[in-house]
Amino acid sequence: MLLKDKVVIVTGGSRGIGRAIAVACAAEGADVAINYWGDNDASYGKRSAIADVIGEIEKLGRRAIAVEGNVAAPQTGTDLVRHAVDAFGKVDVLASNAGICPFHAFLDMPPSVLERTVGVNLNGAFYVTQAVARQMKEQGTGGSIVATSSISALVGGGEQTHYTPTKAGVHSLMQSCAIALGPYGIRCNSVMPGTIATDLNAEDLANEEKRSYMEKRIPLGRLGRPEDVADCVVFLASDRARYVTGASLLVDGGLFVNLQ
Ligand code: RM4
Repeated sequence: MLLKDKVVIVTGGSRGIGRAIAVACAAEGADVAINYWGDNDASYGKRSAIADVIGEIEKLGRRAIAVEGNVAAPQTGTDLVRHAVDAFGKVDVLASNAGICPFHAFLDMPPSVLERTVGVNLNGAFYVTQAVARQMKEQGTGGSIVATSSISALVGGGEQTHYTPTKAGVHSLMQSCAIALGPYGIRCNSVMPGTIATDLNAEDLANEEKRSYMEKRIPLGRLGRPEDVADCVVFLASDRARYVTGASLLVDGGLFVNLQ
């Protein structure tokens, strides 16, 4: 059990990579506070996405709470920490994962699309990291913060001119936080997922030509799965990575290095 009796906060945890992180941490012995935003519509008789992941964690014998909030609002991080501490008494790990990627052409992109993307992906990561780091410092027992950056921190996307800078920013945020928080025993690292099949890119990858192009560019021959990323987050969150901080881990099937 790599995370036995640890308390983990996951943002954007009701779907995709965030959901996989929450479940993977629980499978390694953690209790989980899951932030989500708007995924509570129990449409067509199905359980809502957030209720579903809570149920999956409880089946593993661990505890989980759901805390709704838009991480772009500074107060959300503070509220999230308070709920986690009220429920579980402490915070050991943050998976700062919440993110959006509304693909959009550059020349006609309205300010609202840019501002919403920066607000959630970068400002949100900053606010939640700050709130959790304050709690960890007060606890005095260190901690681990793992942010979901992206391969897009390192390379571009023609319809991602608003998005890739936020992922580069998240990567850089972890580097600087590693320095600022090292004295408190708080480690800060990022994972850099490649093209992982999730709701985030379902519409984009519904285009067969795009999907085929991406799959052909990946040496391991397949798109990533959320679990592929979650297992790397568990490693960076755990004591196995006790001497790792300020680092980033590409989880991309070899996509980044594949020129020819
Ligand atoms: C990732 C990368 C993927 C894209 C997702 C939405 O950073 O750019 O290719 O599908 O974002």
